Amino acid sequence: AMAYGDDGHNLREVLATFKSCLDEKSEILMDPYLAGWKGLVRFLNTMGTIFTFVSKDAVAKIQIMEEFRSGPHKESYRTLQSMVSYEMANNLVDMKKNTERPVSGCRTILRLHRALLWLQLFLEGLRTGGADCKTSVVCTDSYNASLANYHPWIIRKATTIAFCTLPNREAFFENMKVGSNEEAVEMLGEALPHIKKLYDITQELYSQHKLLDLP
Ligand code: 1Q0
Repeated sequence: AMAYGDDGHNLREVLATFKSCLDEKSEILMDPYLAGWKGLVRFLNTMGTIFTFVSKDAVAKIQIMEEFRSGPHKESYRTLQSMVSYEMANNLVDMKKNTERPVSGCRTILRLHRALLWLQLFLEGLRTGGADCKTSVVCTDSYNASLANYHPWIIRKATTIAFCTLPNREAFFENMKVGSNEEAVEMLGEALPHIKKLYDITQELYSQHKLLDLP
């Protein structure tokens, strides 16, 4: 029997993709990292056209990274660590706003990295929230504790309005396609520590190289 959907639209597999990012040297592999984000965008695309402005931005950032991954320096973009070394050593990271230099991998991944904290907080909130918790509140709290700190007022406003359209917790769990609510809660409990680890390693990497404020 099929335990869950085989169309890639199942959150267990998407979160497992993130888990598979860490190699034996605790380096973060770019390809599964991007594949994980693609999987999340597929979920986002089921949540209504009001989130189009979010998924477009996520897709644009994934594409920037895929171009690096298929370009002449693709080997330098094999892991987040090799990307940082390569771009720093070659002076490719723009530390100031409004200069001519092209968009770097470092600043692009930083945006996804900040969004990963939102994801972790949101899914943790869904996991531990009661059956009748308000998902819009869980989502807004997670957003305010993460991405909102880097977004201008107009984006924060649009985002908060969009969150009010989110379905209830039950519907989220159904949409995860991992079985019963209990199974979904269990799956999240297993998967979220790996997401947190990925976040922490990236945070440490960016902090060491003073890259956490890239414009
Ligand atoms: C549950 C649905 C809510 C999903 C939304 C959460 C994040 C809101 C982020 C709002 C971003 C606004 C769009 C653009 C912002 C950019 O200006 C900003 C900065 O970039 P830049 O180049 O201008 O400096 N970009 C970002 O901050 C990156 C945002 C990436 C967001 C990626 C969201 C991916 C999708 C997640 C959905 C996961 C659903 C999981 C649960 C499913 C359960 C059935």
